[in-house]
Amino acid sequence: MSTGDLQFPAGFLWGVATASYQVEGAATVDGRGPSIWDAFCRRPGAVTHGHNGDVACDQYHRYPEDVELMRRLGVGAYRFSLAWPRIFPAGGGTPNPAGFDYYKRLLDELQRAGIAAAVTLYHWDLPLALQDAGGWANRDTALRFADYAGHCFGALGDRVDTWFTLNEPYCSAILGYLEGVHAPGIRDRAAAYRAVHHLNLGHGLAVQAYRASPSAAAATPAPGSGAARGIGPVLNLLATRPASARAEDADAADRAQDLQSRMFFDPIFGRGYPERHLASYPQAPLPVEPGDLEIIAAPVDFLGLNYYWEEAVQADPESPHGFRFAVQWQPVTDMGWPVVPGGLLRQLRWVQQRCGALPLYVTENGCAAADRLNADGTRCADRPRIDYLRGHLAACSQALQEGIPLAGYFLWSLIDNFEWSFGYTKRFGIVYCDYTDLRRVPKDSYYFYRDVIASHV
Ligand code: IFM
Repeated sequence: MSTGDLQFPAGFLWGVATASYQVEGAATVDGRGPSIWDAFCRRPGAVTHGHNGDVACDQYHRYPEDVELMRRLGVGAYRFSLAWPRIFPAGGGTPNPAGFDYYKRLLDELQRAGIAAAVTLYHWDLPLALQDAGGWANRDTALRFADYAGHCFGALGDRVDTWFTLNEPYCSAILGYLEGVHAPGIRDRAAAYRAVHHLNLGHGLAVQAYRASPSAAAATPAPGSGAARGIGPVLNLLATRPASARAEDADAADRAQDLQSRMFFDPIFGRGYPERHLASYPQAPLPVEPGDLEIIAAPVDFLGLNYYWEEAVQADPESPHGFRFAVQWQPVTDMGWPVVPGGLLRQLRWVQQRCGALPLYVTENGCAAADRLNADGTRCADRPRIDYLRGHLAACSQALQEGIPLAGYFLWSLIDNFEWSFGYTKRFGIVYCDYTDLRRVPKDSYYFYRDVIASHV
């Protein structure tokens, strides 16, 4: 398994990523309150096989084993998220000390292993009590989020250098409130667009709270980890390319990005909302109040990008939006997503053209595969994942050679976990999780990634 043609500079940050609801389990332990995903999983038909995150990988109790797996992997950082309902079981009020205690234990274990923490404040597990008051469609949730964030900076800021505000706010707003396939399972465009704006506002308010937080500013990066100090969002921009060289396809590929990319990227980077998109939906106005756009555009220290695939877009006057996604010939992952490593390079260029020297992280990249253990349960040969990773790491290497300020790469995911509406049926891990006994078995891709890291640190 040669890793020889990949070139990465010293100090490049290698990491793995997970999220609280997907790995922690311990859903009712130590005072954790219910989240919107606990409720959504119990809705008949919402999640494959009725799976839920009650146990997940039980990282809440097994974190020492997971940290040891990361130490042996050689990563410089672990990207994980805090469960808001562990810290504020009812969304606000007085923090639950046991919630912070868990994260302190995890952070201390990481520090002992020489692994920096890259902490996401919100990866979709909203306290259910806040949903009862309207969730992200209610402006108050943005204010609650900023309050929660401020408490996190205060309690954990001495142990955390790298903060991410929201993970993929597009999914929270559009999958959750427009398509109804994620919690809270609502199908209402007006509510979805209110959620878009309040998520953006929550991001900006959290950045402001971070700047006002002395303990966050005092954090000391783990020696040699390469982790940056600061705060930024994690976006899953829609990667598109024109399906042909025709000018109308180029225009379609650009317009296709309005909802998923520009409704988030543009306001965060001071460009306001995409008017041509909003003009198409007068029935779903954004509840922008005076001063909101300035808050949302509070300067960030870096941008996290989650990349999995790219769409080829064709102009189509017959479709309501004037475009459609073309059929692609590439092999697909177990999610049905086409494998297009070049799309990652194109996306990094797109972002650099707009953000200049702002440091970028690939905060998620990886693939689901129908992995199986061998007969004696000691090995998982996941060649397709190794091929996927090689291609995407080569795209990162190329981006660096072009001068794109890519500071790190977090592989999704450390371990197989709860894949939202697909439950446990999709495996993204480089470590196999046997859900019958929660045994961890490193897959071949784990050793591949270990060798990539070892040859570039
Ligand atoms: O598992 C998810 C993660 O929670 C957010 N980004 C995409 C991953 C794969 O679908």
